[in-house]
Amino acid sequence: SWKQKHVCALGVLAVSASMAEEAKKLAAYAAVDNHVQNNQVVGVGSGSTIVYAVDRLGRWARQLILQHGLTLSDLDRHPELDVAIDGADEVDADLTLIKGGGGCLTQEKIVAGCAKHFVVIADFRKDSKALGQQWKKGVPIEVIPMAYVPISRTIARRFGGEANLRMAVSKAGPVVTDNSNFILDWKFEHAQNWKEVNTAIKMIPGVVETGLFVGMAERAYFGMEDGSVQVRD
Ligand code: ABF
Repeated sequence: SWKQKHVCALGVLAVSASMAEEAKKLAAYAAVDNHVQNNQVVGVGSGSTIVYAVDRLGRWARQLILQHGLTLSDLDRHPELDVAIDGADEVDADLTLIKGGGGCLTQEKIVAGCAKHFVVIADFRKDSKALGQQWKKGVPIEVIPMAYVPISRTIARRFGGEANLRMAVSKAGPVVTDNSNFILDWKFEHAQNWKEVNTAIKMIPGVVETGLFVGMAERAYFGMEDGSVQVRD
């Protein structure tokens, strides 16, 4: 009956959501355990996966706080990080990432760029052979607000697809980033040379940063549905 099917579908959804949460945790714990040591400066990003990494660091830190003291810092005081750990929206076979679904791409790229080692943590849904297979919302591009229309047109003309202004969920206005900028989500039509495209988009006046992270991640940990952790170097 409809009711049975409905209940069933809800059950499946609940199971897969909790599997994804477990997978995020597996990836995050593996990354912290393998990459973080005492007395290191660690950068973290945003999102729901990184919460598990912070949780792991926190448990660890209880002892460390007593032994060494653990402080929250910034790049003024610690411009060089030992390791940065962060989530992603999609990770391809070459460890090229799409990030910024949550809107924090610029600060996350700065933190990743300051780290000696940048490690990605993700659940199995983010694993992809080629960008665009999993993450359907496009590449986030942070732009200076006054320039969003010309930038959007330039991107569509030169690289195809369309770049749309990201609106707040309430639809009351555009999303405003932590740097007071707007975000365009570029839905590309086909695979590209991501290194070249990233550089070319960054050269458009008014572009602050792209959510394409090319050649930055040295390793990704994927929490899998079967409880294992897959590593990609
Ligand atoms: C940050 O959080 C972003 O760059 C990325 O968009 C998002 C991933 O979030 P989640 O871990 O919740 O999927 O890492």
